[in-house]
Amino acid sequence: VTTDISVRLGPLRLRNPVITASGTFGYGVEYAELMDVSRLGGISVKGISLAPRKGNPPPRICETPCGMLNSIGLANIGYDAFVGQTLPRLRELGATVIVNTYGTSADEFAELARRFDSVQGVAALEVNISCPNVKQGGIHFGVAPEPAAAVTRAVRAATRLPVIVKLSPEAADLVGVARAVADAGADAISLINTIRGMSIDVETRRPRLGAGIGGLSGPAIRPIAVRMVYEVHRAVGVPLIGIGGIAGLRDALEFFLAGASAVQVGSASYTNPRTALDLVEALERYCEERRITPAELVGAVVSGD
Ligand code: FUM
Repeated sequence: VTTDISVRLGPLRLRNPVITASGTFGYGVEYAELMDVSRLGGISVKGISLAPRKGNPPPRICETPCGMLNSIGLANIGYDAFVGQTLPRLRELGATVIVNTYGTSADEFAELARRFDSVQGVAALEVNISCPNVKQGGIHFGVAPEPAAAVTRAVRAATRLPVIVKLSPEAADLVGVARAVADAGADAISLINTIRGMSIDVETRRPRLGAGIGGLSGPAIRPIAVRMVYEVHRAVGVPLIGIGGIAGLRDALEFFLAGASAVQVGSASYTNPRTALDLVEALERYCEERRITPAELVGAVVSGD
């Protein structure tokens, strides 16, 4: 018998608090040969838009010290192909599916939410108002309280599914944005998405990403993310999902102690696709040895200031 490390995030119950982050684990089905994806707490799939998107020009990813830059531009197969082909396979695999959604307007976000509301096999929606690599939507909604709240309200009104809103570290007043989306009906908040960065090839003198600028992720941003989870947890009552350079147990524990009720594993899945599952097992052992539950760790940092 394995230790029960299930968690509750408002209306969303997960078998464990370890989710793969959107964009770093495909649609989940790609990993079925490597592991039992039903053992993950959840899979947040690559952001889905109403229509398929080609995304940004290559190269779309480059390595940097302690992290990576990406500018994918929310390339995805679109709603119809996802629901028609991918979601049935995820259901067969027993995966807990969190659908990350992308729209260029509050209406598009609401339309996606309405459609997913009547589809089987979706555990929650993650509303992406924090992608730095698109000209419309994305981070443009996430950096100020009003547009962030407007998108959240529209989605809330369109679905009974649990709604998670994914925030950007680039908001001037992150706590203000978090409060606004919580007041607008978000059930949970995930944070942080990437931070904009740039890398230049000094031989060619060209940016190393086709789009020039991209989003930085990986261990390089972890302390920033831990600080932001800590600040938002103290100010806002909804459950938080911590994201930012999590590659193992100690990293995840930092986020729980700062105030996260669950975590997402992102870039680390590129170096080891089993990172999230290894973390599930490590967390089970940790909780068993100490006879505690993940919930007891949430916000349990002894002193922050
Ligand atoms: O470019 C991208 O597709 C990244 C998305 C995101 O960071 O949300």
